[in-house]
Amino acid sequence: MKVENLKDIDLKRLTRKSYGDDKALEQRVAEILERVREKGDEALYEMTEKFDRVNLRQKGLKVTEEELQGAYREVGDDFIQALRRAKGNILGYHEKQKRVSWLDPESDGSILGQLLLPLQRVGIYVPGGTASYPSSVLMNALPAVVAGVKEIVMVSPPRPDGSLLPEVLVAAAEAGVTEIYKVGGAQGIAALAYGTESISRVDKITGPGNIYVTLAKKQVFGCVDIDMLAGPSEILILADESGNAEELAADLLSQAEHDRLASAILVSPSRNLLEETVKEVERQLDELPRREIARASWETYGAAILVNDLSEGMALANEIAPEHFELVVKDPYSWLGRVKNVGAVFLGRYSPEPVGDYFAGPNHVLPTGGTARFYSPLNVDTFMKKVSVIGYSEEALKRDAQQIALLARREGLEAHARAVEVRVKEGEQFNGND
Ligand code: HSO
Ligand code: ZN
Repeated sequence: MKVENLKDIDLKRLTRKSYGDDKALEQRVAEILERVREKGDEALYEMTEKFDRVNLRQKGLKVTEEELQGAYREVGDDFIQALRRAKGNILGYHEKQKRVSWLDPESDGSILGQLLLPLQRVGIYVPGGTASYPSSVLMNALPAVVAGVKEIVMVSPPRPDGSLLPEVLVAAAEAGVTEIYKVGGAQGIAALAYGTESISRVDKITGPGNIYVTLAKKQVFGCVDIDMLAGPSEILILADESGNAEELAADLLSQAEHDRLASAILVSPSRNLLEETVKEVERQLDELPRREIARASWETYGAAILVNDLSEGMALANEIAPEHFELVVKDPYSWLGRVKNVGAVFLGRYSPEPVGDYFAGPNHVLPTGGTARFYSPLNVDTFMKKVSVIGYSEEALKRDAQQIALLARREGLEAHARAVEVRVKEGEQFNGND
């Protein structure tokens, strides 16, 4: 890895799309969705046997109370303590996001307003394998709890012995998930979207997954809502000469270790800091259990970019629109007003990204792949919908009838005009100017 000048950088390499464009894979996913739609549970059992190598026909898909209790015995008290503190912080932060319904009386006796209602039933996808994160269970479920969602369903692919990770089960129980099913992949998304004999369909699906899951979410969108199409994790750090190479290298690797496709970028006007940090990354890489993944990510999607000054670095960050943005500069707050397109911003030396992944309170489900241009972090509104309220008074309708009817007739919609006029008797019309 070499330090590169901004003008020599191929930005396309650093601004990838989150999800693939593979037509054959899309077709394969469409077939899986169709099969679940037609065959229900039977398709789920079939595919769980095929993809996860476990036959659940006897035990069923649903996680039992005994399994949950077994998980609690396995995880250890220190884990439960840490999880509960994280939960408290996440709840506290998301409570502040909660908005309420409003009804506004007008002087003419009308009432206009908006109801804010929780979705009734939502589904959370939790990946299997090494990306099965209890922290993500909290981050997906707790905003739904704050929103007031009554039924929170989790699906996740079982391990070959038919179990789910105990830490994930405990996180689900702690977060208030109400049903858990052992089914993953595109078939898990299909079950949530369409429903089967044992899993009722949901209104919205959130949570990250592999390419099959992501393409499945894309295809069921419209039939249900989805949160976003999540891609590999990203971090961009803007640092000045006050930065510490050892710390910055650790931060870069904290995202690189997620995924071979993850991206970790350091931007600085200090050539010395860039060079020192690149050396540090090399040194620290060898010490990591996930060094193979982290190295692949660093070598393909990593970068150390020299800019003229912090303003140029800030503009680059807003252009790349990274999921995580660390501002490790002398006065980070003075730059906050220039932050536009990032998922979450971490200010100063004592806010390394994992503080946000696990503990501080803000959500770690963030827009990736440049979608921070228009998407927000997962939040309480993700799990709410709005209903408009219109309560016109007689006085208001009399005042407005003529003009409503006029607009309706210009659109050729006579019945619309009459629905208003039939309520306003001849001669009683009220001229707004009188
Ligand atoms: N940084 C990841 C979330 C995560 N990290 C979960 C650790 N566990 C994507 O934002
Ligand atoms: Zn992380």
